[in-house]
Amino acid sequence: MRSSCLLLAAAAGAAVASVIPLDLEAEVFPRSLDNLAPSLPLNAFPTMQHVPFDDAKAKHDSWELNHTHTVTRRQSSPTSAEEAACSANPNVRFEWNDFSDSDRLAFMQAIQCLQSKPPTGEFPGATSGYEDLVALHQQYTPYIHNNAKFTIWHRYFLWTFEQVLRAECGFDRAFPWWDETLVAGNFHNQDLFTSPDYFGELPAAVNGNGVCVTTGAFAGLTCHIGPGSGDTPHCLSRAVDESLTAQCSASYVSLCQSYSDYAQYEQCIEDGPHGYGHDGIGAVMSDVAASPSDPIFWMHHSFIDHTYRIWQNADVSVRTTTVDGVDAEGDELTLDTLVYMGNIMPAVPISMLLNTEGGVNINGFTYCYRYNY
Ligand SMILES: [Cu+2]
Repeated sequence: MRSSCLLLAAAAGAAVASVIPLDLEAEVFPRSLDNLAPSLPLNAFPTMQHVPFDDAKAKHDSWELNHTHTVTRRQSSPTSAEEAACSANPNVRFEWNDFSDSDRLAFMQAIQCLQSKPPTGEFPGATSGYEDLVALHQQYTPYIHNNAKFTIWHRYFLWTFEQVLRAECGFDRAFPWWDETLVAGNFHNQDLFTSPDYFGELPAAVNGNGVCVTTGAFAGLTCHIGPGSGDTPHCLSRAVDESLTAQCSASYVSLCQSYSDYAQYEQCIEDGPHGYGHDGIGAVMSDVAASPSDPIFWMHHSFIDHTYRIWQNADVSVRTTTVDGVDAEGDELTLDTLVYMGNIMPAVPISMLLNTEGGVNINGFTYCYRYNY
């Protein structure tokens, strides 16, 4: 394991004490709104693909569903002792409405803190510790989208983000998730976007451009990674289309969850609610490569990971121990297929990531969480 992994592990031991100094916070936030980086036209962002609900439904009804699983345990799967220790005391991810005001503010401050940290230097173009993660996602984009690794890789990415907030910025609260099915078609009215303390406004496009975010915790943010595979500074912009966010619906999620086969579930959720949430929030969030530039990315992916965990819970012994489908090269996924996270976290086999309550140790952090519902 290389340098930054070790640094992260070392920092984890002292995580509780290393809160951002208040004077640094005052220096960086609020950001100036006088010289916003340009808002790029919407067609500058290479948008996600999405499949309309009726098409997904027709495909679902025509697909063969009696897939046969081979259940095998591997050495790198969680041990029963690890699982028992985790289930006795799992980290709980609370839905945003069940996440206290104090926890919400601590979460926003931890993200701001990471945005004020220097980059590791391992990701060209990244100007902060936060942008290291954006660049990581950008670099891996061809391998982690439009194939069966998508849900597993993004589960590990979101968990990595959580551990980085804890290790680098002293975040010591529970973690949130966002139930988009409650607000599908009406994202922009949610306090996530309307409160001055949270993610900032969610405006519609103006003249084919996204609108720079000038309210909330990320007002005036300049994104240095993206659009696409490039690095052109641009403002954090959004361009909501509620007809697209409407597809982040309970009915679309349950259509996907009705597949018994992982690869079919994965494709449905990736091209369905996942793609629609990205493209519905729009502009920076619609960028398949650099969308983590918009911090709402993490909330959207908490929703996607939640749907995955709920799908697993419907047949937990099989769905937390097996995998199928192929990667970007067309190779079959196995429990031993490695999932890479740059130098931020070690590469681990899929078998370690399937059960979020497996309790395995990854680089000094215990992989152990569940959702509050
Ligand atoms: Cu992604």
